[in-house]
Amino acid sequence: MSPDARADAAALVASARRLFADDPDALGVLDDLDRRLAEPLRLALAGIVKAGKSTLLNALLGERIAPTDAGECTRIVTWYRWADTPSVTAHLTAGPARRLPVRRSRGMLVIALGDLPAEEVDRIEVGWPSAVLRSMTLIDTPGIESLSLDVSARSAAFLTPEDNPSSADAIVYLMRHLHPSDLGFLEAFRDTAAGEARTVNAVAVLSRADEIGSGRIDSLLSAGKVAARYEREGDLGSLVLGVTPVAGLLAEGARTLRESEFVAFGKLAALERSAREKLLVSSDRFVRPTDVVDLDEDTRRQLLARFGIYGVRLATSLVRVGVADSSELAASLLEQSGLTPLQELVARQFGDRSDALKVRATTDAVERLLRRLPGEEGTDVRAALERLQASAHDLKELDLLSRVRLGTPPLAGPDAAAAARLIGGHGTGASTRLGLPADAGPEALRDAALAELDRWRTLGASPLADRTSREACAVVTRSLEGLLSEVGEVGPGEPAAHVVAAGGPVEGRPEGADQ
Ligand SMILES: Nc1nc2c(ncn2[C@@H]2O[C@H](COP(=O)(O)OP(=O)(O)OP(=O)(O)O)[C@@H](O)[C@H]2O)c(=O)[nH]1
Ligand SMILES: [Mg+2]
Repeated sequence: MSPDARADAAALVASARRLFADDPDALGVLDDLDRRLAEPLRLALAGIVKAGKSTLLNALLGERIAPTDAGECTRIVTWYRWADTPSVTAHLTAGPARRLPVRRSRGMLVIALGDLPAEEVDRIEVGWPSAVLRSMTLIDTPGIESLSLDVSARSAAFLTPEDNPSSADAIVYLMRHLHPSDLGFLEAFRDTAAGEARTVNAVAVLSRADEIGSGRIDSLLSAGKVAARYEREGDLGSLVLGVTPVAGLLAEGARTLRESEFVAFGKLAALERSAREKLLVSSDRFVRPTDVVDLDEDTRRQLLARFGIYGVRLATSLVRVGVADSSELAASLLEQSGLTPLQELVARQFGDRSDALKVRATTDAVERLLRRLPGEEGTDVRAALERLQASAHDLKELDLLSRVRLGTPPLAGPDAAAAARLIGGHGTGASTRLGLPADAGPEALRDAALAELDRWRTLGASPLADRTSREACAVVTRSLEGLLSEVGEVGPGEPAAHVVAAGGPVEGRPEGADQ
């Protein structure tokens, strides 16, 4: 997306502000859009109760801050934003926001609402100096489909509001098994996130992946197979951009591993084989009174709560096979947790597109505001909106990507799959788009891009192509032209324009106009 797209979107908001100067409700929406354009990607973690959302949020932060497992604050949508110093603020459904004390217990925040009833709190905002938050704002949401309809309603109202675009730019949706209600929620998010089902802004996590094989050492392998099946088969594939297994508890434990825990795993590893196997046979057995190991019951309970039985078994075997110190153990546990592939998926799918997602949210919201006006009013703003929609190529890529994923015409079969890849459905890097290895050189990239360009121009020019397929081919062609100009720039002494011209005339421009 052009670096100016966010600025253009901000200008659109400014002109809408003049138009709606007498409408406090519309001004509130526009204030929020300004804030949204100025801040990093808003990534929400959603899923059913106890899916492991708060634990995964901590793993992403690399700190145990979000409260897990208890307390009324898990019933409130909580935003984690970058700030120099820690702060906690309650935004109320009515009245001014209130600062709350920053209190922690065993590292995790204890959000004390005091005399504030939870139902009067719209959201809590935590400011925290955690590096990750510089590039994204993380949003923890209450479990959906819970017994408490009120909690479900809160998450639904936030993530899939009825007549507004969602406040989140993208979501990581956690599920332990695929349930029809998961599909229902993801459909609702897709529809509200971008109106008229135009974008897919979700990735799915098969969460608590260590529990899938009852904590056996190959649990994560089984989870990987299940995730791959979900991605391939059925309806989920059209609702999310990828499915990946993550053992959030293991990731959180790995990223916050203490020296004393490494020592404890050392003691377990040093046990004679049959004593060790007996002790680790189940969670119950592990915390039963015993004197076979020099770890008291409370320490064993803590280890179990921090790592799960799978994590305890894995850490013990890693120490046994020679992991030398706590940082090496942390790195190995992290590698097994599946957190890194998730971070990569998020960066690929949302990080690279965060400008486009923000601009899309802005154009959608302004479009909705304009619908409130009678016919002729707001012509300038309408025109600016249409210009922005027409000029932002990334938005067209998102639209087409979503249509391809939904299996709607114009493209089908291998063409659809190729188009999805070329417009960045698997990631926006040049080699990923072209289906080449990550280390492909500029020449290989250029050759592949030129061949694709040729093919897509021919497809678009086919007498059999109707208007929508011509438009789809034009989007792919434009993506390839953009890609070629990038590759051209990195090529040794090869100017971009030369490369583009070598592919033949660019539609709508006279041949050689670039030279
Ligand atoms: N074994 C295992 N347990 C996990 C994992 N992730 C979370 N848990 C445990 O599951 C319980 C719920 O975790 P949370 O992170 O609070 O789940 P949540 O989705 O935020 O829950 P709500 O906010 O109440 O809906 C806690 O006891 C966690 O320790 C995991 O990857 N593996
Ligand atoms: Mg939670």
